[in-house]
Amino acid sequence: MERTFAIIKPDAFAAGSAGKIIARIYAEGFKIVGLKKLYMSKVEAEGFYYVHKERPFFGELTEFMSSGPCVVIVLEADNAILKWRDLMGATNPADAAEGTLRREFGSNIGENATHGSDAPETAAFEISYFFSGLELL
Ligand code: 3AN
Repeated sequence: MERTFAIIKPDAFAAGSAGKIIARIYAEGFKIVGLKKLYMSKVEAEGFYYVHKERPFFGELTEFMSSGPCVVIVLEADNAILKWRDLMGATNPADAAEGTLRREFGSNIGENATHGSDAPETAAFEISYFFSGLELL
């Protein structure tokens, strides 16, 4: 079993899509190990996305992620990292396959409804950024 970290981003939360996305998570066979709603500050978003700090879209990305509440989730499944990224689809919703979450709920490359860790080390950092061990029992 592997764990990964997911976010229902502010665009999807504001659109009232959190329930539908969580239903898909269960339907695809993930276990939800941790889940909470939070409203990230700009500084918290910058810390979370520090690997992207040199990218041209860093300001836009952290503004967006701190623009409203989101839902942070720890998922567990066999190959959870890849399985969740497959369910999300391509970064740009316009390129995402039919049936993926970003295709259904995303608007553009910035406001793309969901986040998912891209590797085991990233998942470990991202999970520990938002959850304590006690919240994952
Ligand atoms: P992914 O989330 O699919 O792994 P990354 O790691 O390339 O994609 O980018 C991290 C986040 O930064 C994306 N989820 C997206 O919201 C945002 N992003 C990526 N490229 C752009 C861009 N060109 N303009 C605005 N935001 C972007």
